[in-house]
Amino acid sequence: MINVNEVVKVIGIGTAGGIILENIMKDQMDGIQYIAARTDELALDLSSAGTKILLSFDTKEGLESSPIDCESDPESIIEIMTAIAGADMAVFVAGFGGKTGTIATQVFAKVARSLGIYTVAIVTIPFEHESLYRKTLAKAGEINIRKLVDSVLVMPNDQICNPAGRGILEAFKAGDAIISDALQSCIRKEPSK
Ligand SMILES: Nc1nc2c(ncn2[C@@H]2O[C@H](COP(=O)(O)OP(=O)(O)OP(=O)(O)O)[C@@H](O)[C@H]2O)c(=O)[nH]1
Ligand SMILES: [Mg+2]
Repeated sequence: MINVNEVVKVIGIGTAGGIILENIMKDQMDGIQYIAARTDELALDLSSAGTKILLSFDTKEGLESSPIDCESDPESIIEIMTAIAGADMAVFVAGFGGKTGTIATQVFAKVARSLGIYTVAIVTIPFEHESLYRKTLAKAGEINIRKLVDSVLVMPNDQICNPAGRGILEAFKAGDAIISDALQSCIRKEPSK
């Protein structure tokens, strides 16, 4: 549990991260700052996050490429730094398996660590029926992110989104509610002594 005076920033990264963030924001947790980081400008415009970062990383590289280094886009890095600076705790939320979420989360984690911020990553793992490419990218991302943050919560979509008898959007909503609960238990604040 963290102190009530501490600054918590929750960052939704990529498409899934952005959508999950929107659902999390509906739970209206006090004293949390929300940041959306996406490569899709239109979607970013529609986000209700207080801070928005348009990511311009080259995420088109293949699986062979190592996670993009911070040096690859100084402007994005400065923007990320400015957005997360001042946080005592940064929570990254992303769907692993997509390029933006998987790669940019690692960049955020490196930047946060360089600023001495306590870091948590809450990431989903693709459904079994998704492509081998996505599952492999997610696995590589999971191995990497464990080295880059203080705490990791891996949430397999197969377990949290139960599509039985419902459409995929409804299943995602159910999964997002579980992620929101997990987030709340990570950041529950206690009164300062
Ligand atoms: N729980 C949950 N998972 C989602 C949702 N949308 C997508 N996913 C999962 O997240 C993974 C990553 O997909 P995206 O978020 O679309 O990928 P991205 O990070 O935007 O990356 P690119 O579009 O490839 O640059 C997918 O393979 C799904 O497993 C959602 O609303 N909720
Ligand atoms: Mg996307």
